[in-house]
Amino acid sequence: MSKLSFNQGSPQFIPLSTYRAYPEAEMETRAAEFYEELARRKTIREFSSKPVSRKVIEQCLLAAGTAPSGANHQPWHFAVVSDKELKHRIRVEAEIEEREFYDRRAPQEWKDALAPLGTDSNKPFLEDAPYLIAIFGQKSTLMDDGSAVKNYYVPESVSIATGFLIAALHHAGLATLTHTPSPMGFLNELLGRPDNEKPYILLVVGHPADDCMVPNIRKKPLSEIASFL
Ligand code: IYR
Repeated sequence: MSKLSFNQGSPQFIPLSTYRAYPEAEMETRAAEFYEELARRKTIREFSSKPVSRKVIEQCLLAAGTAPSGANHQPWHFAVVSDKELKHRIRVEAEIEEREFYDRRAPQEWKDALAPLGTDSNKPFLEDAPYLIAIFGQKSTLMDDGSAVKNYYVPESVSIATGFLIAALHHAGLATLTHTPSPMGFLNELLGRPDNEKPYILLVVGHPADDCMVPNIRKKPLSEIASFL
């Protein structure tokens, strides 16, 4: 039996009461409208410092927390940073890694792949944006008695929750950047996260700068991303 309290509801099975069925035509409209909503999302790199209500962030984190996960262990932690000094320290550490990446570590092929995005080691958005959300995956869940319960499919679970979070923030009228300074071990130290947690993504969240520009890139058409067998 699971040691995790949230996995021991009683009774063990309850009727599915939250599912909604729609007539076929309505399903098609809903699917098309949801696609259009998500297709408007663009990753941005120029953020405004305009403040964002904490309530909105909290609600979007709740949406992320509804994601499916291995054995429902929910092996994620979202460290939400708005403190100016902490954002500054994150920028300093991230730029150290990024300079190493762009000036030394990155093979030419990787730099060529990034050229259309116009990225470099300068990361002002880490201080400009009102929120940074550091997303950690938990290899195990630490119990109050100090014991650890193993988690499963952690990268998959964290990635799904991150997708939900990005979609929720976009839906709420915010923009994001999925930033991955590598390695990001410095986040554990700066944000006081334990060793059983691994940072996956540093999500930059806020409003776009007034004159925000984005790369002119496209998504693949359906025929290139799917096959029907
Ligand atoms: N982490 C670096 C490099 C980078 C890598 C990929 I793959 C991207 O899609 C974008 C950037 C950076 O953040 O600049």
